[in-house]
Formats: sequence, C-alpha cells, structure tokens
Amino acid sequence: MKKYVKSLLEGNGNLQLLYTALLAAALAFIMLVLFVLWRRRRSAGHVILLAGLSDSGKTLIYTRLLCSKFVKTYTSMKENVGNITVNNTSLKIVDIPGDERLRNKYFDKYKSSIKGLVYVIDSVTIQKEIRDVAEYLYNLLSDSYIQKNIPVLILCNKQDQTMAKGSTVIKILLEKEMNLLRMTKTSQLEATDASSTNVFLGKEGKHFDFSHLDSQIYFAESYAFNKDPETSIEIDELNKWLQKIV
Ligand SMILES: Nc1nc2c(ncn2[C@@H]2O[C@H](COP(=O)(O)OP(=O)(O)OP(=O)(O)O)[C@@H](O)[C@H]2O)c(=O)[nH]1
Ligand SMILES: [Mg+2]
Repeated sequence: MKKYVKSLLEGNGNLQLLYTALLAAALAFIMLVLFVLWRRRRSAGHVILLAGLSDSGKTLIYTRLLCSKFVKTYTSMKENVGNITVNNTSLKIVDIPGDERLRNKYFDKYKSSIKGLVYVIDSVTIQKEIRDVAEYLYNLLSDSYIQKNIPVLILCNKQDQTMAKGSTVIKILLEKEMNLLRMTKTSQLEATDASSTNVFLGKEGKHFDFSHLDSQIYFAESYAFNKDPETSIEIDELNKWLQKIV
C-alpha cells in the first residue's frame, strides 16, 4: 500500500512537471507572437512622406523639421530621409523629389510604411499650376495605401509672399479642379479599357469635396523661409498636425 501511494505521488509529480512545462511553452509562444506583432506595428506606418510638385518647398521644410536651419536647396534627384521624435514616437521624414520622372518611384518605395502624407503646395504659383497640382494629388489620393485611412495634410507653403493664396482659397481651387479631373478620368475610363487604374474619388453625383473622402484631409499654411531672419519660419501648423496623428 505504501509503495502504491508513493508511485501515485511520483506519477502525479511527473504529470505536474509536464503541465508546468506545457504552460511555460504556451506562455513563451504567446509572448513571441505578441513581440512579433509589436515589432510589426512599430516598423510599419512610421513614415511621413513629403510630396508635391518641384519647387514647392519640400526640401526646405524637411530641413526645418530636422534642424530648423536654413539651407540653400536644389532640385532633388533622390529622397532625403531623417528621423524626428514627436510625442515620444520616432517618425521617419521622407522628402521625395517632385520631378515627374522620379516621384512615382520614390513614392512606391516608401508607401507601404506610410503613416501620414504631407502634400506641399507653392501658394504663389498655385493658379498657374493648378492642373498639375490637382492631378498629382488625385493620383496620390487614389493609391490603395493612402486609401487605408492615411491622414493627409495639404500644406499651403510660401505664405511669406504677398502673392500667396490662403488655404481656404486653395481648397476651393483644388476642389473645382479635382471635380473636372474626375469627370475627364471617368469619361476616359468609359471610352477606353476597363482595366484602367483610374479610381473614382468622392461621392457619385456630388461635386468633388475633400470631406467625402475616407482619408482625413487637413489644410494648413506655412512658410519655410523669408527675408527676415527673426521670423524666417512658420511651420507650427505642420508640427501640430504631426502631434495629432502620432
Ligand atoms: N519665399 C519662400 N521661398 C521658399 C519657401 N520654401 C521654399 N522656398 C524656396 O523655394 C525653392 C524650392 O525649394 P525646395 O525646398 O528645394 O523645393 P522642393 O519642393 O524640394 O523641389 P524639388 O526637390 O525639385 O521637388 C528654394 O529656392 C527655396 O528656398 C517659402 O516658404 N518661402
Ligand atoms: Mg527637394
């Protein structure tokens, strides 16, 4: 009898050991899965992309964000990449060239990690360039990565210039142009191949309106340079937007 109880106790001990080992393995596995998910969350979606036509001021804004310094800029032929910290979150600022032959390549390179898009506009030349400004924006907003509810800031830059248009006027100009563009794109789609990648932005039967899009579209004003060194920079609205989206 004594022997039997002893073997039973020993058996129970082994069973308990087995349970403990299984529990430890399961916990380790769960921890591993959580760690991988956490790493993925951290690495995905940390890029703030600065896009816009050439000469709109992206590279100067990029430099201002990173080190506040004024630098003489030249037409970018490749991207600029740098890190900043906003609300204890590390963000990768990527300034891509506005050149028509280069911009898609760089957008494609970074779009899978995008957290926010800043679309920089030269507020002085906007009326003259409205077609190109609207078309590039339309293409970016149609992209499947941007359509995953990526917040977009339309930054009306060069506000230090007396001829600069304000963000309210620019919004109206853009909505009008995007409406025309959408009509052209829709008729092209009907007339030609159905495999076209044209996307209908906004609500069918309604005038184009930024508020109809799934992505949150914000408008703000800035200047990255003026002649007075005391007041040579005004990118507060950009900084506030960054704090809001992180
Ligand atoms: N007055 C004024 N000039 C600006 C402002 N921001 C940029 N600039 C000037 O505009 C020119 C173009 O600026 P960049 O930052 O090089 O333009 P970009 O958008 O990077 O152009 P790409 O690299 O060709 O795509 C430079 O001469 C800048 O000094 C601004 O807010 N006000
Ligand atoms: Mg540049």
